[in-house]
Amino acid sequence: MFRKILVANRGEIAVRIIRTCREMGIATVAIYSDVDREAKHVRLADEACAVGSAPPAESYLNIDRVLDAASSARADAIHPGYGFLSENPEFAQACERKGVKFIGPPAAAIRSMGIKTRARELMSQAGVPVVPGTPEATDSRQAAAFAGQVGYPVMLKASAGGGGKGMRLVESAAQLESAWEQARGEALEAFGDAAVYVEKAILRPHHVEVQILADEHGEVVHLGERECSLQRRHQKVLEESPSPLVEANPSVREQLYSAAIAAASAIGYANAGTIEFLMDADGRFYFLEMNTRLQVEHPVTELVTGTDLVKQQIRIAAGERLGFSQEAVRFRGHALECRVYAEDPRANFMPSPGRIRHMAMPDGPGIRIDSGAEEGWTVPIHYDPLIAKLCAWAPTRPEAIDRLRGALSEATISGISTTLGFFRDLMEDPHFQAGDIDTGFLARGIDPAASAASTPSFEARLAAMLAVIQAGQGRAADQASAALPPSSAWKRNGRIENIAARHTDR
Ligand code: MV4
Repeated sequence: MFRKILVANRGEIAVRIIRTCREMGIATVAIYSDVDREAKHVRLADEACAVGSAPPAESYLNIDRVLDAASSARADAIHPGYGFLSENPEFAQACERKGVKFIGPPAAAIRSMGIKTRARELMSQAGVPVVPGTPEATDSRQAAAFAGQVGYPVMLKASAGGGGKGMRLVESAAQLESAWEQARGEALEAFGDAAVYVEKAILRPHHVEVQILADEHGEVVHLGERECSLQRRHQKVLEESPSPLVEANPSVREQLYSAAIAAASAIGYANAGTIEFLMDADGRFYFLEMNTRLQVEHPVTELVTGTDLVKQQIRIAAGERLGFSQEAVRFRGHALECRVYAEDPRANFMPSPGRIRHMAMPDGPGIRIDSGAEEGWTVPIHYDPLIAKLCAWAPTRPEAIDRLRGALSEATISGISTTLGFFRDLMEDPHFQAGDIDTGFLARGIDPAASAASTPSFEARLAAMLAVIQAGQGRAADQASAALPPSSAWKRNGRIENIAARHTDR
């Protein structure tokens, strides 16, 4: 087993990884940029090493500096977390050359899944269903010919990378020519490669992904699926396990798992990985991409399987065998995760960096918080503004939603805007409650009645503010509380604090 691991990341995921290392008796080295010198992950690690200035290219993305930090600290392995260098095959290879173990898959597996047309080809050969499409269209005439065959609407996608960049929905032959040029331009901009291919469009798809673990001896198991359809601008917002859609189509469940295991086996995968699928309302599913890293939403899988995925990653990287069979993986209850971002829901979810004046996160049965932020800390503008992941587990989905609702009403973050209020509204949406959420849900908007139910009236908010002005914060909370409609005490206190904090911050 490793003696010392360098955590090549920041924020909540660095904290998450350090905690598991501590449990395993492995020493940790944090790295940090100038603006992260006083961050929580730096404080929790056994050692810390400065790697440069705030821009990611100067610090967390800088291969030479990260490797220098690993050598000088004599770390024997590097955990890359997610984002930054986690899916960079050159980095994985550079680690190998330096004799530092990269806690992740072989560089070749990262590389082959990074090129989307190559990934589709490999998966198709392995018998994994892929969306009908072209290998790679050379010109718009070829694309039009294909679209004519499978029928509109079609999707144009960048060959070099995923995440929705360079993606264009084309609804008719008349739109193809201009969409083709736009998609190529966007692909070139985002990936330095204008290559584009065509797929049949799946309408109102769900994003369902399967977590797998593979050891370096050829053993592969799955840990069930996650539903990640709730997204905004290709950013996941809320994830859950199991998927309500898969629950509703029990006959596809085993096929989905078999496809994920076949995908991993076909490319000689090792370590933790995720196979993403598009699933239509009838439960037909198609390979989308493979993520060759630990994912942000891994906690929901940990909650329903009782597995520590980071621990498994470390064990696998150390050459150990999985040591358990598929049958030994047990699934219990339901888990949801809210990604709490420093963003302003009232300003089109613009980033809202700044100093956190007050932060109180919920706890209690079935609640899990992963956060790299804390009271007094300044959320930097240079990185992903995720400040906390708020998860709830319960025996059933409705009970997990009830727990989450309670936890959300307890949560208070002031000084910056966050998406907490958005999640409070979401919990009241009847479609969400029914598990009826495809990838277009947020674009269509939360039910306005849900937002009305979770937000105090204008008069109540005004009364709260006036009370704050007149009486100072302590007594004001009581006065304002009396002005609010009768609701649960949790909700009332949470909101009053928010109103008061927002007001006094200005
Ligand atoms: C699609 C699709 C419909 N049909 N492909 C968006 C991100 C990229 N990774 C793939 N994406 C999509 N590909 C076909 N053939 C719809 C989407 C899509 C989507 C997928 C997953 C999660 C959210 C999404 C939001 C909009 C569109």
